[in-house]
Amino acid sequence: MFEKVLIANRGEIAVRIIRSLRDMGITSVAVYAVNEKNALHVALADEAVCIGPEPLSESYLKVPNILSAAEITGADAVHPGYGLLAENPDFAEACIQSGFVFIGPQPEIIASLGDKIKARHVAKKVGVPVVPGSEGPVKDEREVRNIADELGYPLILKAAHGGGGRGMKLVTSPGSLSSAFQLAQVEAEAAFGSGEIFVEKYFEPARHIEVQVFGDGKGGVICLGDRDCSVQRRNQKIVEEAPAPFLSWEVRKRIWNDAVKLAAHLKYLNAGTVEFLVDEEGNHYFLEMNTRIQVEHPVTEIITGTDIVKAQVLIAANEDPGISSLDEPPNVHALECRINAEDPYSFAPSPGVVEDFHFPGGPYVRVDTALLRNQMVSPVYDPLLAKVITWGENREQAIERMKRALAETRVSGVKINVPFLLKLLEFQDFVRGPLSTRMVEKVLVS
Ligand code: MV4
Repeated sequence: MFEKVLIANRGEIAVRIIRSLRDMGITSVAVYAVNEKNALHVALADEAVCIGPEPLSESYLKVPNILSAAEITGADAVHPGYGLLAENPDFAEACIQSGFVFIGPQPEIIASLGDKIKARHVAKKVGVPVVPGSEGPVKDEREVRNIADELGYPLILKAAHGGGGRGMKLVTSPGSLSSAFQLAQVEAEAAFGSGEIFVEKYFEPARHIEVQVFGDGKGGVICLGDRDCSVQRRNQKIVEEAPAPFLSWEVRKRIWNDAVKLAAHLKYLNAGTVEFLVDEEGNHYFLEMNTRIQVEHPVTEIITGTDIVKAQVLIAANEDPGISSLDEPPNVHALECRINAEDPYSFAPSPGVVEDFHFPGGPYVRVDTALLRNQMVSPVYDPLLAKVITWGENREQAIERMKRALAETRVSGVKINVPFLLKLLEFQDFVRGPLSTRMVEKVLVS
């Protein structure tokens, strides 16, 4: 087992990883930018190394600086968290080449699944249904029009090297196709270094259901069930829940089986999330596979009674992860709300200094946060202040407890989205279903 692990991240996920490492008796090494020397993850880690100035590109994204920190502290392994370098295959490879264990999938798997077109090909090859769309990248708008003639509108243009919704362009009519295609190419090139675009039929209404899997790298795969992440705005998840509500056991098993089949075929190593769209008839379609621990992992931990970070570390150390697959619907329901520093009505970012705050607690409530008083909240990093998770024997109980928890939540110095979250939790379509990717816009016009 590792004696020392470096966390190549910051904020709440760095704190989260440090906590599991402490439970495991493993020494934790934090890295921080000069403006974050008083951050919570630095205070909680056993050791900490300053890796550069504030800009992410000069610190948390600077691979040589992170590897040097691992070197001088004598770390055995590196945990990337989520975001930042977590899905950068070159970083994973550099860790391995430098003699550190990368706590995540094989670099070549990160690379292939990071190409959304390759990911679709793999899914198709193993018989997992994918969203109808182009075979490969589309080279010009004539090709898009041919696909539109076949699939109809609306279509969605997606960047091959995007993901998580970044670089998506909806095309609702032939007239808007040309400008959407050109914009998609330019934005993809600028954001991801590749202007490759592919086309999918746009499903609406649909639900975003994702499955948590763990691979042993040899074809063995554990399934920890599903999560519903349909409540998103501009591809930023706001509320996530496990298990996905209003899903029959038959549909649920079909989705789990396809997620396991895909990960097994890849000989996937460590934690992964397979994303699907599910239409009103309960047909599921592969969207993409994420090769990292996700922000919303706590709802899965709550319904399965697992520590996903601990399982990641154990698997990376070639040890038994101590978890087993779900084989029946869980009898717990968990809900997560993201508390963001943003205007609750316009969603405009609300940067500033958090003068004071109070987060909820008590029975059936968990709060994951790295917030400290007088901390600067900058849109450069991210607006996430905290994740509030509640659970109960059923969804209604989890919702009632979430309302109690949010009503207790106070943050002064920046605006927060709690009023929007409370409105959502009262919204009948959210409470009774069906959930859909249009939930946020329906709440806003209600
Ligand atoms: C889609 C889709 C409908 N049709 N693709 C959003 C984030 C990324 N994981 C993929 N996402 C979607 N891809 C096709 N072909 C619907 C979503 C989607 C969504 C879209 C708009 C508004 C909210 C959404 C919430 C979840 C998923």
